[in-house]
Amino acid sequence: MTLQALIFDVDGTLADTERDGHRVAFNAAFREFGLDWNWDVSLYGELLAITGGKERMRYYVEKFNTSYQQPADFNDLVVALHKAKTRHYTELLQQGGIPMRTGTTRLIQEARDAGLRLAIATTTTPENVTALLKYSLADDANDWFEVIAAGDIVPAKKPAADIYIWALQQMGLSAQDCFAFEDSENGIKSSLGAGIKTLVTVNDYTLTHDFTGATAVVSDMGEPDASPQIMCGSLHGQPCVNLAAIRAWHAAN
Ligand code: XBP
Ligand code: MG
Repeated sequence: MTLQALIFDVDGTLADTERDGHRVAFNAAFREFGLDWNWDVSLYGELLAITGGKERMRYYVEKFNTSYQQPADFNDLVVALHKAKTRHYTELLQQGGIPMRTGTTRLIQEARDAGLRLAIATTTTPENVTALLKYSLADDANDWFEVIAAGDIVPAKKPAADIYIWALQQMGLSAQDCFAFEDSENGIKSSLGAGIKTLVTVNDYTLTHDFTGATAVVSDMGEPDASPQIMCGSLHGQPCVNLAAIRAWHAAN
């Protein structure tokens, strides 16, 4: 079957948004609400076990801040905190705070030139995706993606397969028509759960994750003159993650 679409995760895959983006924005929201919560780099790594910002704050209070007395309207507080966090995060992106990861801009351009369809499948909010695409990729990059599957559009977030299944339905494609890109164990569980072949580009937070079932695991997408490190699989003779490598992975049994 012919490859028709590429589906990208956002956080950790398109850009290293977690440590210096989402984490910083969460802490700014906590300060704004007079909370003494502080998520340092290492604690945040543990909190990443749970996807979704609202879910992550509830997990933090249940597992790491058990002495915190939850107010009666705790759920409303979480929603308000998350709204503030989204504002801080998108402001940070607007200031040019987070660059695209190596090779991602080149690969997206290559896919567009070849007429491949593009989609996003992420647990983060649509506003955050739009801001990253606009400020870190290109002014009109939002329009390059025919489907942006994001946030609360499905109730069960990654590692559930729902967000990928939703994206496939919106595009009217089957899993076999697509190829996905992820950076984390929760992410690849989700894409593989939907039956989509997946390449993993790791980052500092996900280096030790279990990527069983990945088509290949590499350090980053690389560039023609800067090959990525290969942890698992092969680049099929290509210097970096390009369309030729992706077509070869997609066609392989
Ligand atoms: C990304 C996430 C998100 C962000 C925060 O996972 O886990 O929860 O950290 O997002 P993935 P919000 O890359 O697998 O999609 O605060 O906007 O919910
Ligand atoms: Mg991710």
